Amino acid sequence: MGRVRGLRLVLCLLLLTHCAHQQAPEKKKGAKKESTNAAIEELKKQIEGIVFDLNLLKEQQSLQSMCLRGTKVPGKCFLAEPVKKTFHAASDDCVAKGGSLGTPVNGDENDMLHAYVRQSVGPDEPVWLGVNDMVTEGQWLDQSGSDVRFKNWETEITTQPDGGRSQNCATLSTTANGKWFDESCRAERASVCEFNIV
Ligand SMILES: [Ca+2]
Repeated sequence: MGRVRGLRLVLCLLLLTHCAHQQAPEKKKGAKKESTNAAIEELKKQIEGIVFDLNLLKEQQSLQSMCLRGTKVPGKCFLAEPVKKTFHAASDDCVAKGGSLGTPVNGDENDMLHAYVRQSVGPDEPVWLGVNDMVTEGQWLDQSGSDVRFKNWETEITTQPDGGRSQNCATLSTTANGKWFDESCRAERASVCEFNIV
């Protein structure tokens, strides 16, 4: 009996040491796994950073190509879209390109836009402006919903805007020297997108 007990004890001890030996490499493995995970996380972060920078560069590059294809004025670039579309379609397309419908904010910009449209779209093609009075008749807003401070309505020959509730979108006329006319937003016109640059 005594021998059997002794043997059992030895067996138990052997088992224990065996288990202890087994656990040691497990722990090491665990530590190794943790450091590998940390390295992977670090790499993931770095890749995310690189992707972010890459997208930023792509945006800058596409902005630059818009500016190269179009024309630069202080603070923004204009890029003409000669394909005629409704106001909403033209506006959506500008937004999809990262810009908005061209909206001159002073006489100089209006002159530059006028000259650019004549040369890139044609000498007698009107273009949509990012200006409308859809919400409240007579209250002309830009694409960000702010009141338009600079306006350039044609008032010498006609009395623009004269379309009332049936004409809620503004165009810049190339034949009338860059003066503005209100038109039905459903009319199809060429357009110009503008992109802000720093
Ligand atoms: Ca109107």
